[in-house]
Amino acid sequence: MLTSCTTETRQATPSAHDPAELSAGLLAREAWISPKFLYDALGSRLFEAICELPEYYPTRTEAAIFERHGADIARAAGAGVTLIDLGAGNCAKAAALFPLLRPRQYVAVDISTEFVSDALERLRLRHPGMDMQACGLDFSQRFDLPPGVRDERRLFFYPGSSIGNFSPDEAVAFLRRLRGQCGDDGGLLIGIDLDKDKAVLDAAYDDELGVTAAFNRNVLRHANRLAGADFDIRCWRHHGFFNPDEGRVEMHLEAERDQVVRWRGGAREFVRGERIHTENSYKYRPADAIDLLERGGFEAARIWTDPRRWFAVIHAQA
Ligand code: AVJ
Repeated sequence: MLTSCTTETRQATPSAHDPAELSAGLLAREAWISPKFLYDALGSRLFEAICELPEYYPTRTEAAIFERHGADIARAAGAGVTLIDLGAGNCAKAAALFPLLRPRQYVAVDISTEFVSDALERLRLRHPGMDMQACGLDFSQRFDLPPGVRDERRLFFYPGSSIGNFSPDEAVAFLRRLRGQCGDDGGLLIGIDLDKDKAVLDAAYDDELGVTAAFNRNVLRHANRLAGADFDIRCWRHHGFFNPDEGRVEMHLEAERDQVVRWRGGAREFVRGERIHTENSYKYRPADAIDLLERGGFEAARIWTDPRRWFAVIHAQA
């Protein structure tokens, strides 16, 4: 596994993405690309743009919950923790909690190594005294935190409902790995998107402006660069919709004509209308979210939500 951390002495590697995994998905009978490949440097920026869209409610709704209940949440989570931010991206969500949580140490983990390292460098300027480090790794796999990460009172911070990218069973396995890394004095502060009206979800994942479409199609640019593929991006169409039977939003890319795509490690024919599955985003009912955390080995202590009950922030103890 690729692990790289920004310290004074060690340089970050450009990416924690594995081209072999990309290749395997493209060769599967029903082609898929893991959503982690959405986050190259441009993809991370496009995701930031998604968060600004009127249709994309999760970021705003979660921020409003932290805004309204921040003091309460910080009291539950405790001050002086080792704050480990999973999928830190631009680090903005964690930084907003610094005044309340006053972490002893901040560790920003993201698969998009370059993006998170740049974000952390900027954050250092604003908090010169704080112990921080960036870490480029794929935490969806088994992972080891670098030796510099304190092991007392670890608080994993996993906002934005990224847990929705895992199937419920994968989510439980992932949570158990976190539980194993946080000791008995640790915890988890997590954002989970809740089940809601299909029309709201459809709009959130297929916005009017086409930013989500660009975000999804950008995965092919990333594949072209990472695996030397020759996807013609113009002939792939975005789909993003809620699948109520599966309780999840799905993103796909649909071939608009027959074509052969080649890359290092393989080639494949796609017929017109054939799709590549690029993301699932599971939505939970509050009770099921708590159940998930408990199956993952945590004790779900408290849940905060917004007046429309669209999103939940949960603090769980080890
Ligand atoms: C970052 C995984 C939480 O599922 O809502 C946004 C990614 N995909 N629009 C989500 C995403 C399409 C996002 N997560």
